Amino acid sequence: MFDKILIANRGEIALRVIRACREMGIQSVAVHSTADSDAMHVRMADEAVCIGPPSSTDSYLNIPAIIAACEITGAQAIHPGYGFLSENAAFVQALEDHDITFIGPTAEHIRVMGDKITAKDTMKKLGVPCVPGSEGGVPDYETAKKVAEDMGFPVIIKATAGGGGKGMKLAKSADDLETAFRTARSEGKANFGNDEVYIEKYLGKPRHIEVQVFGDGKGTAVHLGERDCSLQRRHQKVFEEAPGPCITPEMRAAIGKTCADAVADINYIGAGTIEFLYEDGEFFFIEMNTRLQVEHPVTEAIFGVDLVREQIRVAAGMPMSFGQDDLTINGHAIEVRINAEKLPNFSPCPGKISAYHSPGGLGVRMDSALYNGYSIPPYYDSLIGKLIVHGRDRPEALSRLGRALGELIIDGIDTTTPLFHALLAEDAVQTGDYDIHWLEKWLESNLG
Ligand code: MV4
Repeated sequence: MFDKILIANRGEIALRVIRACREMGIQSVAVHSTADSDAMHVRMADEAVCIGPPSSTDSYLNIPAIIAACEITGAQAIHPGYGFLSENAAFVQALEDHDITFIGPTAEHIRVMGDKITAKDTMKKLGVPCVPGSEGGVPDYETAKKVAEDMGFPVIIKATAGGGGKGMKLAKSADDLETAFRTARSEGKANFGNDEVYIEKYLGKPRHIEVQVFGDGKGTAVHLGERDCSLQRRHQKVFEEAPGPCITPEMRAAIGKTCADAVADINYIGAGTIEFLYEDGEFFFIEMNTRLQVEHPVTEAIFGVDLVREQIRVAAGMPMSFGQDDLTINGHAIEVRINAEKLPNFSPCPGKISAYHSPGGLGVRMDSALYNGYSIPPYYDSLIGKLIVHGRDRPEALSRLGRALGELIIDGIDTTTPLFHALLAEDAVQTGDYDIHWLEKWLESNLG
């Protein structure tokens, strides 16, 4: 096992990893920008190294500075958290060259899944059900026209390097196709330096269901059920839950086995998420994320496992501490993302926290790097906390969420907390009857 791990991240996820390290008797090294000298992850880690100025490009994305921090402190491994360098194949390659262990998948797996066409092709060959669409990339408009007409409209054109909704264009009919095709291409080029695109049948009212998988890198893998993350705004998740309210145990076992077998087949190591659109009882693969996700705590809550501890174990060459038969679901968990944003426009709202009180009690987990008197810097993501509740069933988790939100105090800035009080009053949220468009429509008619 490692003696010392460097955490190449900040905020709540850096604390999450430091906590796992401490429980495992591993020393932790924080890295930080000059804007984060007073941040909680710097205080909580055993050691801290300043790696650059406020801009992420020069600090949390600064590969030479992070490798130097590893060498100076003698850290043997790096946990990347989510975002920043977590899905950067070149970073993983650079660590390999310096004999530093990356706590995550191989550079090759990151590369394969980072390119959506290659990812889909790989998953299809591994027996994972995919959205009907083009066979690989679509080189020109003529080909796009032929594929779309054979398949029938509406279709969606997606940039292979896309993500977060960028480089994705809907064509409702043949009239929209040329514009959609050319726009998706140029957005792919402009945002990711890659103009390759592919086409899929457009699904009108799906849910976003993602399956948590975990592999040991040696041909063994398990699944830890699914999360429903359909409540999103501008491709940002807002409210996530596990298990999915519309997924039966039989469906879970079937799609879970398909996913676990697929990642076992490619000797995948560590945590991964296989994303699906789910419509009319069918799963359609869209993407795979090769990192630990923001919403991993809902899975941890219902399975009673520590996913970060497992990531560290397998990265050190140890076996996973559970097999598929050890994994059973206990109750229901919900996470809401508390952002430093002002409603109704969700405009970023950094500033000084004049009072902070975190909720507690049975079934409540607050993952946050906030403290009383902390100043949220303006340079980074607006996520400042995740409130995770766990109950015996979904109604209990929902009422516990309302209770915990009532205890939460964050003064001095605006946060998204009032949104969750309002959402809890909605029938669709209470019954779990929503799709990926529900929240945007609700915001339009209630805050718009
Ligand atoms: C789709 C889709 C409908 N049909 N693909 C959005 C970002 C990217 N992860 C995939 N996305 C979508 N792909 C087909 N074939 C609708 C979306 C989509 C969406 C997906 C998940 C969660 C929220 C969403 C909001 C708008 C569109």
